[in-house]
This record gives sequence, C-alpha cells and structure tokens, in this order.
Amino acid sequence: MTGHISGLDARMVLDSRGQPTVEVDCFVDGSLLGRAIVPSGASTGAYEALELRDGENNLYLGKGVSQAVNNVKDHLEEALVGLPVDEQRIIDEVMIELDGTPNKANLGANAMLGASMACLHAGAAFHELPLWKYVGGVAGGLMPVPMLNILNGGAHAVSNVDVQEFMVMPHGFDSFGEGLRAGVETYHALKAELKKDGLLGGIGDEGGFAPNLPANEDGLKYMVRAIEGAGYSTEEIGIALDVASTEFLKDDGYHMEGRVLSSDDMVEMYGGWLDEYPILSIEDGFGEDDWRGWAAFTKVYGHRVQTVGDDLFVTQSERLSQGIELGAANAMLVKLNQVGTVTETLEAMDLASTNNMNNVVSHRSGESEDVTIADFAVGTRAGQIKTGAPARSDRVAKYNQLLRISEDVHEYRSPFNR
Ligand code: 2PG
Ligand code: MG
Repeated sequence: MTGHISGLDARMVLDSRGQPTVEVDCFVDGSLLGRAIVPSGASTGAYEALELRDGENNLYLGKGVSQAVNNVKDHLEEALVGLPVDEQRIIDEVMIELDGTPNKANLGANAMLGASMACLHAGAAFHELPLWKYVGGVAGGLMPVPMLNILNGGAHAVSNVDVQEFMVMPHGFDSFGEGLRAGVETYHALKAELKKDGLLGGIGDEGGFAPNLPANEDGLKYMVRAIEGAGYSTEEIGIALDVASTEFLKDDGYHMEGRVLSSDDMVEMYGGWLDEYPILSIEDGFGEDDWRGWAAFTKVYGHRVQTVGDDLFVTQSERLSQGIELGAANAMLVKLNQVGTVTETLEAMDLASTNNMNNVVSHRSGESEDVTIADFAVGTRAGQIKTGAPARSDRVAKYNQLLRISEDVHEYRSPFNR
C-alpha cells in the first residue's frame, strides 16, 4: 500500500428534504477507503461558498447536481490522483487552485467538499484510525455538549414563529450520554406540553416540533416548561437559540411579529429575554451585514451569553477576522460546506479558538446518513455540536455516532466554564 489516491467517483444521492446532493468515493491503491455526502442549507448566508446546482432544466426542479458530480469525475479526480491521501492540506490546496475563484464558483463547493471529506475518511481508513482520532491526533477527543433543536420555526417550518431554532443544551451533566438522555427526555416532555395545549402538529426540517405560537417568546416559555416537565432544572439544561435573523431582515429593519425592529430594539428584546429565561447561546441574532448590531450586543451581553456567528462568518477566516476586529461575536458556527474544504474549516476554527472564541460544529437543515460532523466535532475538540432534534434518521445518525465514540472518549464539560 502506497497510500496514494488512485481514483475518485461521484454520484447524485438524495438529502433529507428530497433534494439532490453529491456523494463522493475516494479510492486509495485501488480500494474504496472513504465516502462522504455533502449537506445543504435552507437559510443560507449570502457569503457562503457556491453550491453548484444545474438550474437550467426541470429535472429535480432545477436542483440537480450533475455538473458538480461531473466536476468530481472530470476534473478533481485527475488533479488528486497520485497525492498522498493523508496530506489533507495539499489535497485541499490543489482543489482550491484548480477552482481558481474566491467562492468555489467554478467547480462548486459541493463538489469540492465531497472530495475533501471523502479523502479525509480515506486518510483515516488508511491509517486504520477512527475518524475522530485521525482528526484529533494526539490531543485526543472531547465529547461535545449537544444542542438539540426541539422547536423549529423560520425557514425550517410552516408556522408563524420567526426564530428558527429553539434548542436545549444539557451542559450540566457528567457525560455525553447523560446529557443526551436529558435532552431527549426534554424533547418528549415538550411534546407532552404542546399536546396539552392542542399545539401538537408536524415536525420541522430538523425534527423539532413546529407549532404556531402567539409570540416568539412563547417558544421560550415552552422550553422552560419542557425542561422542568422532564424533571430537570434550568441550571442543568439551558436554552440556545438560532434566530437566523438575516431571513427576516429587510431594508427598513427586522420584521418580527408584525413589527419592524431596529438593531437597538433587537438588543433590547434579547436583553429582556436574557433576564427572564435560561438562555446560554444566541446564534445569528443580527443579520449578516449588521456588524454594528452584532458588536453592540456582544459588548453589552457577551459576558452573559454566547453570541454565535453563522451567516455572519460563514466559516471563513476573512469574515471571521473582520468580526474579531469589531468584537462582533464570541463564538463561530462551523459548517464545512459554507467554505468548501476541510482545511479551510480547520483554519477558521483555529483562528476562532486562538482569539478565545468558542466553536460550535453544525449540521445543515438538509442532511443525510453521513455522520462526518460527529467525529469532526470530537476530533477538533470544539466542545459543542448542534445537529437537530432526536428525531429523523438524518439527525439521530449523528447522535448515535457520538454515542459510539463516547465509549472511547470520556472528556465532556460545559463550554461555559473554561
Ligand atoms: C442554521 C442551519 C442549521 P440551514 O441556520 O444554523 O440549523 O440551517 O442549514 O438551513 O442554514
Ligand atoms: Mg444558523
């Protein structure tokens, strides 16, 4: 075995919303050693790397990925064959150079990430290591505290709730397994609470319940009822929100509950919520271009709450550097497909942690059976992962992989007492 990439293959498969996505196989010395499926967002940020979709025809309503698949077979394979599979940085740099654009517009971030992750898996397999250990090296793994998105709104649900994600964060437990169990029990308790009030309907894209509610704040009330209903205290389980506010930011302000709010109004609203509810983390509380709102909020409340940039940073070092300079946030959401390669993702995470920011590894709303992010979160010692409700196999698969990993990795702690 030489450990050199001998071929790539790619195909279209479906994601959890029934949309096409890219799957890539990586062959080393003629054997299939790595395979990965690329996720896809709904509330995507404007600065994300380009997801290449066929568009022009009616197949799959224009969402086909045949060009991206062909780019793997026609261009990426030729460029990567012969490279050592465990030289991830070289592999990614070769692809970036071949693409030649700042946002992967040429080959498509979906083609490139599929290849990048497939090679990562193949590198781990070549060295006969579990993926988390290959990613983490001698530093060993850290089990992440899960953020379970148990109440879905925004672009992930058909409801009147603007806030996209109400998550529970079981941070006050001794092990990942206990934390997960508490989160899952809270999910069931939420179901019971919503049922009592006649609000139980379908579930959203990430498996959380998706009720219509009189106000966004009612989502917070239900979260507390669920935590307590499950027999836990709000000291053990806190709330994390993804407001995904870029989705309802228009030219004149944030459109919420029939009102138009300024950034200052938003700061005040969140301040009120922080006084009333056990909120540990707020993601995308401000729009992707509202640097001023971000910085104002983090300045006043950053010592009390984790402020997480998703659409703001799009897992890209350049945007993150800007945010660090402005003090825009104290954490970065990590989505591999926002930047398009494993190496650039690791670089952005490194930049965040050297600047004392937390990293939160995240799924996309369009997912699959691929569980790369579970291992990735453990190996990078990110400390936090959000990967949906404990419902729908595309979400549960990640939690199940974390349960398997937790047989070997025992370190688990709240990211808030560092
Ligand atoms: C988010 C994600 C995942 P999407 O906004 O954080 O929850 O949603 O993949 O639709 O961008
Ligand atoms: Mg988000």
